[in-house]
Amino acid sequence: MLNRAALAGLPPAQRPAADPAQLRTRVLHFGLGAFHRAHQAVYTENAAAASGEPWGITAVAPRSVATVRALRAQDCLYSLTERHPDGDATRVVGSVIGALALGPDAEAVDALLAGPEVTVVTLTVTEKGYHRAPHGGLDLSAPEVAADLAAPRGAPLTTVIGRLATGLAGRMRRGAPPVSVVSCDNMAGNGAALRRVVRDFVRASAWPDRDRILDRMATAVAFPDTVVDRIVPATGPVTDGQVLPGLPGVRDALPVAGEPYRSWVLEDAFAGPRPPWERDGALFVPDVAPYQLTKLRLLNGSHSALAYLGRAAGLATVDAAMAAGWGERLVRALCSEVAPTLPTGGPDPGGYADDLVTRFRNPAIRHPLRQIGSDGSLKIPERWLPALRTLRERGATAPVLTLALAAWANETRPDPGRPRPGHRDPDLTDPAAPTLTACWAPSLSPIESVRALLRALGAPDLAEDDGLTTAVAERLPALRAGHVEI
Ligand code: CS2
Repeated sequence: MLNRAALAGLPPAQRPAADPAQLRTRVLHFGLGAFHRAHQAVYTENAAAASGEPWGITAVAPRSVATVRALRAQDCLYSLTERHPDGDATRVVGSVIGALALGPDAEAVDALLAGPEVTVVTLTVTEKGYHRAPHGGLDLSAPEVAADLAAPRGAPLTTVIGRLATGLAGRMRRGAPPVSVVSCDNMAGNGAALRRVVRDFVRASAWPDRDRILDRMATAVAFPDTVVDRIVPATGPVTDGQVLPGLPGVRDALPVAGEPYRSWVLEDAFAGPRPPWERDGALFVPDVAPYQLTKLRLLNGSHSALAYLGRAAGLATVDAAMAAGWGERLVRALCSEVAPTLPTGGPDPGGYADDLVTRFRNPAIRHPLRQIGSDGSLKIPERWLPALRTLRERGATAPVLTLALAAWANETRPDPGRPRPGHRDPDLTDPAAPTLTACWAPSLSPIESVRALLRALGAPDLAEDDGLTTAVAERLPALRAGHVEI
């Protein structure tokens, strides 16, 4: 089994860059999925190694107690395999030195949040972890949020936002040093979005000192915007561990695998000490917006388009969609269509599209379209709609985004009997699934269904755009028959 004792038996190149025994918890992270383990954990480890500073991470799993157990059983070590098109490279990551479960370990999480050693909190909880209402504030009507607000003091909470707000309130009460809370999720203005929902939680709480807490937070908590990037398919714990070809003789229950590429752009607006991530290539800039919108609209935007179109064609992975002939055309056409909506100051869209084609083609990744296509009701408003809106306002037709929307609409259609060409994955998951299904009530025409779906995405303006809804509805029959034409 992988653990600290087993490290000595590995070749030095496969051991953690920084000795885990020398690290302390100075970063608290929420969201123990594969992405964190292959992204921020790597930057933090390399920053600790390069600087000699003891930056270690305690990671909190919002739901999976099994992951926490499995990670603790191996001293929080896990392997990371970089999947190059021509072969794999595996090594052990050692920057995660503690693992906690959000509910059962609430006290320990709060103690770390309120303690002076932790000066950075990071989050990878996906879009739905923020519980944002369509207006961007905290959705106080979401049952989990309402339950957390009503929970008695000391009771376990189920939302990360509730736990974070409660822990930060404890920190403000104790007068601990300033802290930076860093959203690493795929949303425009992710720092500001996180700040807003955390403050909304405090404001809606029954705490008698909530106004004082809000005042203190205004100066003692920073919420920098960031853009994270690395393609890392999700993985859960592997029962009994797995002996990886790259780690002979060592079983690992929590291996992660991702592409070689990674990047991190951060707003240079931290409230206190942080890991020197720039020592590992992270970029600190005054304004991340050009990078953020380029990544969201070009990378994530074409990812989602590949997901729904690929599934319409009966395909299961990104590389399979790229190999389908239309895949590269789709990525390039979407990038050209969307590029005029991007602010200046970000990466060159043409070069960015070339890189995307290479990254998406990597046959070693096998990124499931099902994973990318899930939670579309939360991803599409970030990835497609702002660009679509801008283009429509300028009088442009946006055929690629229109087709992508049609493919998403096609995917939401409840029609178990529909003929599907080739391989078909299980259905996607989406927290709005019941609402989306209701948009296909038999009494509605296809155009009316498309309108209802756009309203469900929080885009009533686009729902009123007859040119758009007609064009989307026109693409549905071909998609339904499994024909993808770019
Ligand atoms: C993907 C992202 O699952 C998804 O929706 O688009 O996870 C994507 O792989 C990352 O953002 C790449 O940095």
